[in-house]
Amino acid sequence: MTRKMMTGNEAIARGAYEYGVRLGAGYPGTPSTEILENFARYPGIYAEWAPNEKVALEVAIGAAMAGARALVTMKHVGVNVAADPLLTLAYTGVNGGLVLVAADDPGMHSSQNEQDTRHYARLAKVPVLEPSDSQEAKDMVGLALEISERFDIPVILRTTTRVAHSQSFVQVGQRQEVPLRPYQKDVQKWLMVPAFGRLRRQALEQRLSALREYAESAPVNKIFPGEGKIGVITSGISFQYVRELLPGASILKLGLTYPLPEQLIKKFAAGVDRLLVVEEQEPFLEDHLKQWGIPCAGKAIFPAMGEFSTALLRRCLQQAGILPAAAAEGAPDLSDMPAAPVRPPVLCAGCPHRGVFYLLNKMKLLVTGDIGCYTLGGLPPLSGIDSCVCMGASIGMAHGIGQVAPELGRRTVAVIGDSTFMHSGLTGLLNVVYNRGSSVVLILDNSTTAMTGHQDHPATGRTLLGQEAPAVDMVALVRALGVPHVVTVDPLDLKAMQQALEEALAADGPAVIIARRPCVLLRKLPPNPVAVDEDKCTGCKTCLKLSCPALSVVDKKCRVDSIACVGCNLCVQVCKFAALQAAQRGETNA
Ligand SMILES: Cc1ncc(C[n+]2csc(CCOP(=O)(O)OP(=O)(O)O)c2C)c(N)n1
Repeated sequence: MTRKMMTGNEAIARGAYEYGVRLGAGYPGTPSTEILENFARYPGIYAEWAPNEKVALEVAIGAAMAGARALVTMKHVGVNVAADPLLTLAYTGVNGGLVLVAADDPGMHSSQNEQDTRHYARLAKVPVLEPSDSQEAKDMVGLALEISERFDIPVILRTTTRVAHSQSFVQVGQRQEVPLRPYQKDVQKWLMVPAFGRLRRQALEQRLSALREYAESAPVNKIFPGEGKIGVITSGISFQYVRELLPGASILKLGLTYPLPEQLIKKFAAGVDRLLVVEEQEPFLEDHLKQWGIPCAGKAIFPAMGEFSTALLRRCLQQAGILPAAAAEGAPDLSDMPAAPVRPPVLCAGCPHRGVFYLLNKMKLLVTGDIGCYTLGGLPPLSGIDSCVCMGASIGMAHGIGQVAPELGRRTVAVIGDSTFMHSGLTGLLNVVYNRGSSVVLILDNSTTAMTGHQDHPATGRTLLGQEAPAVDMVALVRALGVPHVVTVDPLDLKAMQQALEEALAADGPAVIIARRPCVLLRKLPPNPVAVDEDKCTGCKTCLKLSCPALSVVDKKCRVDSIACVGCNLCVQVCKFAALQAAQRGETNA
């Protein structure tokens, strides 16, 4: 055994490898993405990116049904997408163990909402484990697989951003080869028609009550005895903060947070004078305790939204009079530290799709957007997108607008990335065709899933394991869905782009424009900066409307940062005074 520093995500991948997982499937999403990327590097396993989380889970269910240990990874909002198979999987159960890693993002570092996956565990009636560091993250993969096989149920491993991305030491061991469990035809277990479903519904209650009993002595539900005055019930990363802030407290650290060990909790509560529940996000543990009539304080002291930290919890404990205000004296005074400069998120310099948002704004269109780098096109000064709800929503929303307000619909465009189109755009577009809508859909195809770090998808021509794959022909695919008007445009050509938009908006029936240019970060381009003719530059700042980080106006003259500029020439096209000149090295614009 050797010790290695690992992030929680690396440790989960290592755990999956060591505990004999044969198949890993997922869809990228922060903070879960690196789990599958790391798992894919191990020998003797199979890993894949699926087009969305529902498909990923379905693939893992197939593997588990065939008797293999399987892992499926996603971010919290991905659980919504996978919820449909998940809730029935709880009925069928598994054969080989199945672990669903759901990475929650308290504080929304890079997500469209906050969600506490423990509620899904309760809804689906499946167990949930919560690690508080990398070692636990690895160990809990093994435990989750064991529980899954022993109780015939999928297990959720819930991490949060802080656990997923921070590093701590992990004991690294060997891979255990776990033989396939034999598959036996059993339609009552696997064929969820109502008659069999009802039987499995009852079986699920029995499995849950066995799990409740197991929870009472589960090794991951641990008491750390203290002085007995203050008792804390906690889980996940909050455990680390509590240990640091309240060294004298008795702590019940819950690693298995659904189903909960009622007797253990009651016994622990009876042994302390004052009971606190410290949990990030929702009052999940607290609600259970209150339901059992156990007096405790949780969300009355600690917030139910945002991410916790030692500093935040210290303040809460001081305000509640649990820590003396003087405790702050021991902490370094950081009040005179300069604040980190505010850097609003922007599209990369040279992003070939930036000009599209400039145009959408200029043309005063209503733009339903989607999730990806291109969501940034909604921020000023581009201001080219009006909405963003969830992956795939842009197309359905544009259709809805068109159905109730046809005039507005004719000025509406749905914007979606290529990965998102594969994830859940296809069904939205099919719906437009089927229901005789006439929405205009603009697919910004940058040949990758850029926002989450350049993962492949069914249209990129490569798999997660680095093999070549058939790249879906997007034009043929869109035509096959029944869209009559399909054109492909180079988004760096603003005139052509504007013409394509006008034609699509004027067309009868649904129209799709595929704006195709690979992400600038996929090709290491030699810097090929635009030049400024200062005599012609009037300092009008029109070029700044592109929100390109390579451009600024200093002393009333445009300045181009020659390191950042890759010569996409969008600014050359918007300059009315011909003050910006494309550097003539053809390949950058090819
Ligand atoms: C259900 C769900 N799964 C995963 C994510 C994480 N995520 C945000 S954007 C995105 C895809 C972006 O790729 P693409 O549509 O190609 O746009 P790009 O970033 O390349 O512009 C993903 C996977 C999410 N927000 N929601």
